[in-house]
Amino acid sequence: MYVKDTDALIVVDVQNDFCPGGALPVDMGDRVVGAFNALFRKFDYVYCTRDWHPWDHCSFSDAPEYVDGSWPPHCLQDSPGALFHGELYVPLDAKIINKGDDPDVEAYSGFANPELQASLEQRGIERLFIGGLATDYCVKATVMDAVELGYDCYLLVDGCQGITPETSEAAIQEMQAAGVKVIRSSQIQ
Ligand code: VGL
Ligand code: ZN
Repeated sequence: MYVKDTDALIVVDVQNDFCPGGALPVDMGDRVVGAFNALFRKFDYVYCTRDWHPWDHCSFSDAPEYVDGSWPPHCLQDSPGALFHGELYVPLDAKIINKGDDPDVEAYSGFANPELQASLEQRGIERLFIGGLATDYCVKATVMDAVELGYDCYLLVDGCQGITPETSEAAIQEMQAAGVKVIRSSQIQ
């Protein structure tokens, strides 16, 4: 399929802390980097979200249980762990969307930051191609919000990785049931 000028690429949280060696690593999280690097030049509009937590964020725990939404401290604002993966060639004109910066509010979805929707509207974007980390949390939350807002959504399967295989598979099914089309990045020209 061909990219149109009413399409946007949304890269969710491809940050060091979600990659191998990071504070909250997603198994093979860095695998998505190549898919995005190949896609960037095809899109006029690119958004990169980043988890951007203060040190006292409400999701942080010394004894994180993961499944209940408690996590080890991760993606601290301005820390190396919050940087985009070093090999992700973020376009200079990509819009960076921070989220999770309120200490009292968890924010998995990129739409938690109203700047994302405002910019998509201003540009007249209709279709969204979404991937990133993690499939079962922030990617899913972003995709579900996008569907709710009426965007035509495409999940890039080879452009996302999840925290567990079971929850990732369930997340993909949930997204598909909501009307999301699942595609591979190689289908995009
Ligand atoms: C995420 C857990 C905590 C994500 C962010 O990006 O999927 N997961 N914070
Ligand atoms: Zn987080």
